[in-house]
Amino acid sequence: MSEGVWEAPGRVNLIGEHTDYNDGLVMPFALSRTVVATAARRDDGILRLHSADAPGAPGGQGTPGGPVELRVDALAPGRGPRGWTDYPAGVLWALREAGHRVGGADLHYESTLPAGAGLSSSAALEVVTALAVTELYGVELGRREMALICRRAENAYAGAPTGIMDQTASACCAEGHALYLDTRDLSRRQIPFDPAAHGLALLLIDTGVKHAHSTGAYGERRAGCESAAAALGLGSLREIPQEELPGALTRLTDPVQRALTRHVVTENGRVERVRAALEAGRARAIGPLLTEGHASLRDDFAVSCPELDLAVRAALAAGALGARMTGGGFGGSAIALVEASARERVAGSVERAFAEASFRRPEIFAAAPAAGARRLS
Ligand code: GAF
Repeated sequence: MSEGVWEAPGRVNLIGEHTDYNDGLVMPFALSRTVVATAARRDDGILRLHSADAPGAPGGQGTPGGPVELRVDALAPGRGPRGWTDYPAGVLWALREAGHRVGGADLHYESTLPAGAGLSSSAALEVVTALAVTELYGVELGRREMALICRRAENAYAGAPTGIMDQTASACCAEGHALYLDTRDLSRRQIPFDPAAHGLALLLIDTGVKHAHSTGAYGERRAGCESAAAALGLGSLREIPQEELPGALTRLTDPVQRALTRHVVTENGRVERVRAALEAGRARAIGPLLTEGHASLRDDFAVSCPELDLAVRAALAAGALGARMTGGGFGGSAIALVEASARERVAGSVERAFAEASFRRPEIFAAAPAAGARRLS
């Protein structure tokens, strides 16, 4: 029996990559692809999780879609089955840890978000769970607090050392807008972003190469940034103002720390420039900033891969105004800002380039900023 239906979107990050665990700036927008949860309370203290998308369950850890039954009062990080159910189970655990009185529930998920595509299917799964369960149990939780609970689930329960961007995007984005988020104090602002209104399209290119954040490379980048900040005597790389970057770089002796620092500081600068351009109504002007961001992620942060680089190169060669990988990297998706009239041409060129390189055929579609998490019925 269902008591309601909720949905939470995946996100595309327009700009501001690998800055959210450095107290930095990000600017994601929500996708119209979502995870939908049909939910009801249970009075036997059991959390029953089921996904229609088995075996590619939302959260996408490749495990079957359940049903999995867990005792809510026995939830603890590291116990129970590992896999996609860690995300919703982690949310129940984190809510209860924070003192919120939530109990048993039946949750059935259906997803239109590809897992492992760098579009935050895990965050969508967490946020839809938090929204459904808190509403079912009458727990009042602001969206910022909800994002923090979901990040705790992801970090402490699912074991992925991610930042706060994806959960905040899924919980707080608004249709027709990108979300300017300062991860230092979690202040946020909706920035109008409607490519179609400017005669543009934002192509999303899913390379089909799966990434996984609980594996080493993401955590290594994070640790590298923290050690660079420590070497400079700072709490985080955010504390370096743009004009002080050259000085900071001369004080770092380790070349990896230098490269990570250069990316984070210049990326914060790009977020500000993209925000300023969008607020001034100059959507085309963000193209070169996207491309610059890709070069920085590829060369300094070293989180790209041949498929993402090819997607960007082929899109630009076919006339895209700008292109970059989006999300954590090591696979997943790229974005390309194109004239609406060039949409088919650019998509066709990217597909041909992938075929010539013997890469798997990418999935390409136009993404428009959609609404954040909400109740459907
Ligand atoms: C992943 C993480 F989940 C985010 O927190 C963020 O760090 C992103 O990679 C890189 O910008 O999506």
